[in-house]
Amino acid sequence: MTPNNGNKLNVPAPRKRPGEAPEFHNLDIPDAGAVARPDVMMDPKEMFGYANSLIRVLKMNNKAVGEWDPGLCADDMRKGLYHMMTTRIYDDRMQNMQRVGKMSFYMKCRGEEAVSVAQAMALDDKDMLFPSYRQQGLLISRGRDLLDMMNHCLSNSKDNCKGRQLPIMYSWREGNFFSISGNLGTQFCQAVGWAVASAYKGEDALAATWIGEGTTATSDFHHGMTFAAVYNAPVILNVVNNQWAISSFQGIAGGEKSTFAARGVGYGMPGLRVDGNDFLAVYAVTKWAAERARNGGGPTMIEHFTYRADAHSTSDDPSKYRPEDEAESWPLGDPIERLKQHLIEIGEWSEEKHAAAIKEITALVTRKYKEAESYGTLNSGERPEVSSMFEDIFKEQPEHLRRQRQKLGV
Ligand SMILES: Cc1ncc(C[n+]2csc(CCOP(=O)(O)OP(=O)(O)O)c2C)c(N)n1
Repeated sequence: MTPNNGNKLNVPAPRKRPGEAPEFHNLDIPDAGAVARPDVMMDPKEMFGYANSLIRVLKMNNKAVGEWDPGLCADDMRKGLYHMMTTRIYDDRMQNMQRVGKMSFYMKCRGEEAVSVAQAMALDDKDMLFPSYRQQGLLISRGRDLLDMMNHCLSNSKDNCKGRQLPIMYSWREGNFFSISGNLGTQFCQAVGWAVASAYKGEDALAATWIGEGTTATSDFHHGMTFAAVYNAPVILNVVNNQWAISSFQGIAGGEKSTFAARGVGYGMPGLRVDGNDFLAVYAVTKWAAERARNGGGPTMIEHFTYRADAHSTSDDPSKYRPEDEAESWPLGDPIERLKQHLIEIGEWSEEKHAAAIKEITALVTRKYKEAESYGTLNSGERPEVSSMFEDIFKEQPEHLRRQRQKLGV
């Protein structure tokens, strides 16, 4: 064997493991309001600083400050709060239903609600969404009926995906919401392709897509980034850095070497880094990126700096790989609590109204769930005809499927 001349393999490891106290004091978090808002057409070469900072609007004293404050009216902020609360209450209900065997699988987004809700509100309904499995808030904000979402998760007789998709892998054509794929990263390329087509046709609709930071390690991320930059595609490329990719911490995807937002700058597009738990900041950066795209400025990459407060999915147990109270120690708090406290601070909300909203949303979710259950669950109700699995996919059935169907005799 050749002697080692000093090469040293680097295997990144998280700061703290189960049984240890969480530690976040290494994070460099600028004050809210500290980052300037650049002109929407600024040359990406001059924007490197944005990828290495953190755009924040809501101070920890609950006031909104700085150039990025989007100046939203109280009604819109209350709407955002309501959608985030609905997302969380919906998630809790659905996870419970998985636990009692009514559905096969579920994934919550607790702690990340601001990302999907603020972004859906900042975009136009005509904009096409290419999400991952952790942006159910997009559907809720765009007004999808909770009943339809539940029917899908229960794989029942009214599931618009006919039981062919894993629960939470929603598809909603009418809402410009592209079918979610379990193959990580595919949506980056699909969104860029869609955006290129939109520009080619001279339309002003843009595409927005979401992946987790772990997914930046896939080749699809890099293919999507290259095509987006080269063709100046009107697309918002979101990387939700929630610190964990199942049991792999963000350093395994390269987060210790540089920020994820800095990847955007490397490809020649703006890379904005935002406090993902700050509803107002997420809304403001999304508006900035959308305005840039609609003005011919092309793609923007946004890193949402946040924390996945619950397990990866119902098949995961985070107590095996991270300190139990890490979520509660996250220095950027909880997105719902922060927007709630801001609204209270400006005299537009109260603890009583908040409690009443929880009651109202819980009643709505319960009512919708009871109806959804009446159409069947994983272990009750009608099953689709076996023959239906051969339908809807190909316009003309390929030979091998025709043979399989014949063999089944259906
Ligand atoms: C191409 C591919 N590789 C691996 C997996 C298995 N897998 C599913 S989710 C996941 C972690 C993804 O983490 P991240 O991108 O950070 O998103 P998060 O779940 O944190 O939102 C992995 C490895 C997959 N579904 N697809």
